[in-house]
Amino acid sequence: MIKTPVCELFQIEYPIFQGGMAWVADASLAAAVSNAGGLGIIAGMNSNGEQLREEIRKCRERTQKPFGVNVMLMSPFVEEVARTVVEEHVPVLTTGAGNPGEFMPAWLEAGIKVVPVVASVGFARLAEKRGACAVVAEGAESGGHIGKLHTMALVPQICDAVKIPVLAAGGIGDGRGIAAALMLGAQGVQVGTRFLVARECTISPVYKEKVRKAKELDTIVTGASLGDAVRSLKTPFSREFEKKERGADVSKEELEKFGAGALRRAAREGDARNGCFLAGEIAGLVKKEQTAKEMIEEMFEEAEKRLGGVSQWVK
Ligand code: TUI
Repeated sequence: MIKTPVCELFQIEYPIFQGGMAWVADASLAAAVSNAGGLGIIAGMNSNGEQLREEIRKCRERTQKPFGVNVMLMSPFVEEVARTVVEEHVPVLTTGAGNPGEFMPAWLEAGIKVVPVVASVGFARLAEKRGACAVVAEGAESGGHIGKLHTMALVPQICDAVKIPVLAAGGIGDGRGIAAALMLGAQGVQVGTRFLVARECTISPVYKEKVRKAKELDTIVTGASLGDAVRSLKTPFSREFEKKERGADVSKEELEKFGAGALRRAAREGDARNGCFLAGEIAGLVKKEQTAKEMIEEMFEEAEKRLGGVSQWVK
């Protein structure tokens, strides 16, 4: 059994968070992960306050276990989302793509456990100072909005810089990844891409098939020139975005207009032509649809075996 202080902190059986993936992480997936003993997380990115309230209530109908909400700080609805999570007594929040500083006092006052997702040492330190109870150190192998450092270099540096527990994210999709994260000093992991193909994940079958068929070189990073690097699967949309981005005469506004709605088109409509299918580099390893419970049990069983196995090489 793999138990770390993170299990007690968040009242979970396995030290694993499910990434709060925009347009993907709804009540169905979050409840399934929480029921399986991890921490399921509802994406706050694609909802206004009332839509999120409905999703939180749906999740509560499906699980008695703790779950979280991800507050995407670039969301146009961030203010109302930040209020709704307090009104609905959500036990855990993760934040992404920015600095949650202005919201921290109200969340902490409400007794919410806040876990910022960070991509640098400086930001991890700041999060700890502002009252975060843990951080997710997210390397650039991840899908979606990414920072510059990769998991192998980022996680140990953040572990050295803060006293609060660190969960590693980015490039983790099986037991080997979990074992490696623990060796880097993390007390848990956050997994996104593998849960895209969970049976309880409600995204379009087109998206699931694209992930299952992806090979190791099938992701691409676009948007870096806008200061907003995003990793997704190579598709006609992402290649066109890349081409436009390279062109000197394209404005930031034009590119933003081109990208608007693409996440929804991928996840909800399965629009293979105009959708943006976010996925991490580990997609090449994700081959089978399973329930969230099967995934979690398989990953931790494998991590345990790996951790036991390497000790035979230590003399
Ligand atoms: O947030 C994510 N991943 C995401 S959000 C998203 S939705 C979206 N993304 C881009 C365009 C349109 C919609 C898809 N994927 N991950 C967490 C994360 N946060 N990764 C990196 C960061 C981060 C980056 C900079 C956190 C803080 C930060 O700087 C804070 C500051 O202000 O210094």
